[in-house]
Amino acid sequence: MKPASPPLLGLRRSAAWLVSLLMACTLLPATAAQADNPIVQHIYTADPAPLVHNSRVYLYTGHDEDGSTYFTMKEWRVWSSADMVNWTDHGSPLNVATFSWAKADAWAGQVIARNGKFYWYVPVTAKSTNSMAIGVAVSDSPTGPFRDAIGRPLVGNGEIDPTVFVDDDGQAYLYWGNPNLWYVRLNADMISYSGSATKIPLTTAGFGTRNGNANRPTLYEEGPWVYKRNGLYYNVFAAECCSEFIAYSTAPGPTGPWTYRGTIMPRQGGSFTNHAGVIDFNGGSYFFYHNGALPGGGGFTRSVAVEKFSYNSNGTIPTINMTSSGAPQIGTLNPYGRQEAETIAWGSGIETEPASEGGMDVGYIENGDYIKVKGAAFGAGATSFAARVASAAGGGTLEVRLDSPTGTRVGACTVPGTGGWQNWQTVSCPVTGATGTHDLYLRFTGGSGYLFNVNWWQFQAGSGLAAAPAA
Ligand code: FUB
Repeated sequence: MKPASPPLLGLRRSAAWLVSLLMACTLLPATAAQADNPIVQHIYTADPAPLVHNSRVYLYTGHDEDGSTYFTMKEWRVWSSADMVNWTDHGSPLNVATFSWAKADAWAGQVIARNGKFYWYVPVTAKSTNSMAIGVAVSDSPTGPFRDAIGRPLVGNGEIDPTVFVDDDGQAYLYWGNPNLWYVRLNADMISYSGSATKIPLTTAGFGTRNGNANRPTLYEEGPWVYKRNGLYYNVFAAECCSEFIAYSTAPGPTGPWTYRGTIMPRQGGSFTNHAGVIDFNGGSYFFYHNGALPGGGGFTRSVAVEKFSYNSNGTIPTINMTSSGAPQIGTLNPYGRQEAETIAWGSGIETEPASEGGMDVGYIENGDYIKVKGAAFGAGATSFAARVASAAGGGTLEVRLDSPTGTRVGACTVPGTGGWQNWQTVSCPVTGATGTHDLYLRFTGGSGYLFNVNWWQFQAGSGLAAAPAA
């Protein structure tokens, strides 16, 4: 969050709506961030959309610009994890400019895998109408790059927040809307549809009762997330702006009739919006949401977080509260495999950027910054540590510590100047005392200004200081 960007101007929602949400925002102070929630600390993220693919969770988010005073969002971001605590930053493979017909507002979307491809449905403001439309991007990889699949809006009626669900019979449905709730049947190609958009009846039986707003009698506000589990169809949505809480309805079929089932996540967390994504992964159930919990966080500077939960035996969803601890780690992380520096449980002071060698690197490192990697299983013990580093300055020291940023120092690699921030060189240093499973802290020290960048790291076991791994 070091480089600050000026906010975009332009209000898409009513002034009354904004006044009420800003008042709500001031009533919900941001809490100090601790532990491992929110998931990402180096940028503000919003509108989580998780996807399980090949034993990893891919998490698609929006990006709230630093210092934003509106939903100033220019790009979407991708993260992934195999253990729900260490998340790899895959950068931004999709932004507003990907859609030549769009002008602004990279708001809440969702990615679905089908036909060996990944389809990303997003709302953006269209140039021609100056109102919201739903675009669809496609990629061969869950991390992109994504391209505009059709070169025009898929649907466009001024409403937002697409969610896509593919039923067991292969029929896909696109749902979206604020203030209404719409669906359309997608064709198998996932980039066209049959029939016309249908309005889902927003009845109080289906979506709860909102008091004091004759124009919006139900709790449904925005952000639908539709899925099926054990034969029951769920619609999890943001309710009753502002502030929003997360509620849900269920139905016996993909088009209803919906029955309101109550609150999942109460109003919490210092953001007047909330936005949910729900998955089952590795035998557990996970609820993603956003809040304003990071320093500087709030209604326009949000952060995505996650909680693990269990469905009740009748399929209902329990109340889920925001925590600063988040989901427990699944298994451990292997420090003897090459790990990307941008795989992080908690980062302090660092930024990420595209690396010339591919993927991302950790950069803008200053004295005292650190990265926490949770639950590294060292086993009988590591003997050396190697890291891929670059520095256009004088470099510094990469300290290897256990259990806290000031915990036992088990190694320290000297990082030299390499003649450029993307001139990569592998450094290594001996390690003693790293046995068993620990949270690993890579702490960066040196003089003033930016010190060096890190692309990846890897421990080695065995006698003596092993040769640095090949680049
Ligand atoms: O992030 C912009 C908008 O805020 C989303 O589209 C809504 O769901 C709300 O989270």
